[in-house]
Amino acid sequence: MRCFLAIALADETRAALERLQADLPLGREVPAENLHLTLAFLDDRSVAELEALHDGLEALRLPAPRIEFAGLGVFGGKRPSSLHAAVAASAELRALHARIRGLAAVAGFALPRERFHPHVTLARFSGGLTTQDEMRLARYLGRFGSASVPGFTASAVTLFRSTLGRGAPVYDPLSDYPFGPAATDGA
Ligand code: 2AM
Repeated sequence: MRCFLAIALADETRAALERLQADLPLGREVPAENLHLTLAFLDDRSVAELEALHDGLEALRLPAPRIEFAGLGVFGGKRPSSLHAAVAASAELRALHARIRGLAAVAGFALPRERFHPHVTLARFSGGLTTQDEMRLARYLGRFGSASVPGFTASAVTLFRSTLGRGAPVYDPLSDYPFGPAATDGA
């Protein structure tokens, strides 16, 4: 099955991101219930592979990371393909990402090497943007690009199944892997 590991958002965070989506004058919004912070896209995996990964994730118990936001951004360079809320790539989050990659390798599937840019995708721009859309996007970013979004302390890593269909994908949480207590400041 097609799946990914992510951090579910706090309600207050989701509400703030929904407000930012409501002001966006272009693109295809990600439905509010689908907003999440991806840690690793696992692609199509067999039940045996997911069970092997499950064992590693159950033992994880890393300190709960703080999720802090760092403004809005666009992927795709000159051909913008999506708008996202950037998440600060803290040492804790990077360590978590690296640990998950390691667990996947132990479970028998190496994840592709790619830079980790933690983010929450807010909208997609399939089919490219017209010049007018580009101007709308620039105006939107000028106005909201530095908007503050409330951070939160993550409680768990969640394994989601992603089912593709005609509309937005359907994401079903399959299991939660709770973090341990949050790291104390200065620790
Ligand atoms: P995105 O939001 O930046 O597109 C489920 O599709 C999640 O996995 C999404 O958050 C998506 O990130 C992420 N993802 C990463 N690589 C992907 C890929 N090759 N195909 C689909 N989703 C991917």
